Amino acid sequence: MGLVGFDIGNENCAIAVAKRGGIDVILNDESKRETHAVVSFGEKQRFLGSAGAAFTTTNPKSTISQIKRLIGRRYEELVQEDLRLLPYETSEGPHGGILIHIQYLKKRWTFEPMEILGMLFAHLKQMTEKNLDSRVVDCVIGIPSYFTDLQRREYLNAASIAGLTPLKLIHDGTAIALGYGMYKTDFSKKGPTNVMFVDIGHCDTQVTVAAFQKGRMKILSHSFDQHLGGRDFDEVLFRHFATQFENQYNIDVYSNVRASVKLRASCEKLKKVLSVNEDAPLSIEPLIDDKDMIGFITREEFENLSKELLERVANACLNAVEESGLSTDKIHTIELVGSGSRIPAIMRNLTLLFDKEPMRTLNSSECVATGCALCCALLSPTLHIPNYEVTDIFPYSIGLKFNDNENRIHQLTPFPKGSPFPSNKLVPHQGNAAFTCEVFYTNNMNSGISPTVGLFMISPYQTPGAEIVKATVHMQLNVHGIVEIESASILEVTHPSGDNSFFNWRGGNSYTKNNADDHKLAGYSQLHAPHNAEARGNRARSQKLTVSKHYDVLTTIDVPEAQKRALMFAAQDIKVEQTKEKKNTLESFIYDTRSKLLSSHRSFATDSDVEIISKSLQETEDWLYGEGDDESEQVYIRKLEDLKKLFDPIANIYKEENARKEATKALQTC
Ligand code: ATP
Ligand code: K
Ligand code: MG
Repeated sequence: MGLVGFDIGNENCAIAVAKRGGIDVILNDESKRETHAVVSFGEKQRFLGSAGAAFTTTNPKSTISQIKRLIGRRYEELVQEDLRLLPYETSEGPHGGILIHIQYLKKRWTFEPMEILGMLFAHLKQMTEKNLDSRVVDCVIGIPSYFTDLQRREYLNAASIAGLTPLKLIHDGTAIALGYGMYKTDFSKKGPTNVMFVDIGHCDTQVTVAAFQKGRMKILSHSFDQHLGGRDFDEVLFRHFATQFENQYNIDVYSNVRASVKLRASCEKLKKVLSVNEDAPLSIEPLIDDKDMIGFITREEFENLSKELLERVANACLNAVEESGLSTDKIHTIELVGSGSRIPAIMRNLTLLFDKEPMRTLNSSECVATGCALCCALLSPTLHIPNYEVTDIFPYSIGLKFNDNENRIHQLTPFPKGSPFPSNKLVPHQGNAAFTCEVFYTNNMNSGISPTVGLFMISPYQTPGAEIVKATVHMQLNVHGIVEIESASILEVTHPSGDNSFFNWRGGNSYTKNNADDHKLAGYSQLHAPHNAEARGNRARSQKLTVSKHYDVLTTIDVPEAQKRALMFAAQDIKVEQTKEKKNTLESFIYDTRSKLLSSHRSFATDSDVEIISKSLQETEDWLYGEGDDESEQVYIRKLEDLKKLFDPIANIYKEENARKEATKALQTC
């Protein structure tokens, strides 16, 4: 059974599998270790992964890339920065989410990012299952540490559209660190070894500082720049050449989708060339109409244009060190990963800044997937591997607000920034009426991302005589980094006399109404019945309160509906593939038969046979390239049968004759 780790990138996806002997990376249909994160919609079918990437420039408006970027994001937040860079059409959904409009099956369709991510997941899952020849049951999926509750929930939904139930969503940086720590055995015995991992991808930069000791690791900080990745360096080149083109021809490249896509793709290639060469030419003939784009740039010029971006890489690293609580000299090693970090200036700048050269001991494009697979192996009982202790932390501060009985607002921070998770908190509440817990991030969220996590309505209080009772809210930051309030309870006391009333807490956790900060938060282990005299002789049992959840939801499609659609789309793809196969079979039969009639089978056919069959072959071939180009599977099957009927008698005589010859030969040799 496969224990699988998925790294879904904005550009590239990698899949790793933990096995008894170690970790394998799954190869895609093109025998590549990375698969493009693309879903392309065609006239008759979808093209997923690397097959889809082939349509980036020829069908840009219905070829979806960078889908991870759009998950759980508001249209409003992204319209300025991201959506305008994408060639496909988007608009605002009824709940403020993003709608993607494409052309598919000769119709206009609207999808939400979650559903498209689901298609990508399904493709990766299918690829893995084909490779392993078994079903994917357990998996772990990497996510950016900056993902909000909403983004994490949408990720899980997308996975479940594809039939995946991840054991965990793990922060990319934690997965990388896990892979590093589990394979390295020579950590110093004197104290922890502190490593900074810098992952520069296509759309973002994530920096993680981790402390390693034998058999365990602890994350000290996660820092990030959500708007700094390889594509921003492409954009620098894009703007440079677009301006040059405009000066030359007075034509705006930005307003031409196809030209923009072409130039962007060429700039990405150019950037990669500049990682190895001191200068590079650009040539797109033509870019628009008959106008060519011919250019040239040196690495130095490129670095000058990218100054601000390079500074931001440095800032993200400095930030991570600061938040780790370590001084720079306590960072023993810097590891660079993510393909976006291949720009030489990044390595050079970090060397200057930290006075040590970053290492590249990890596999840049596979380490997230590998770490995810290892995490999966640690979590799943099906494979026995040495235990390894991982402590991850949450990069945002999570606050809680609720009203008490007198409508006073209490605000506290059950999970301050940097809290280890998964973890549980018990929050005391005092009252006698239903109340609402509002959960939110207290940080200044980046770029207008909503700080809301969710609302949890707690009800009902059935206290006789509207007695004030103490309740406990069970709050959890779960294994995925998602906030859950699964339950709340009050203590019910059964008096020996049979007079049932609710127990009124006196001892235990003190609760000062006037000062929210005095609320005591306790771990589950500290939960115990109050040691109150009145309680003696009474049987106390906890009464559950109902929790109803109201999350911020941006999507309109629900998982079962998306699953149903996914089956339909997959069936359509299969149908098209089968039709293509039948068409190919018919085509090969024509060529094959024609050649047989001229050679091996010629002596078994009369001249008139040859004439009749050749005519039919020609007619079918003409039809195939004409009106029969786009027919149903059945039609191709029938055409093949018709031709076979004509040719079979000759093929049979040939076969019999051959068998006779073989038999004679066999007799002669014995
Ligand atoms: P993200 O982590 O943002 O979700 P991702 O994981 O798909 O994205 P990677 O595959 O790590 O991203 O990196 C892709 C980026 O690396 C692209 O912008 C690509 O142009 C860039 N890149 C790849 N090779 C090179 C190179 N040789 N020099 C410079 N940049 C490169
Ligand atoms: K990747
Ligand atoms: Mg990545």
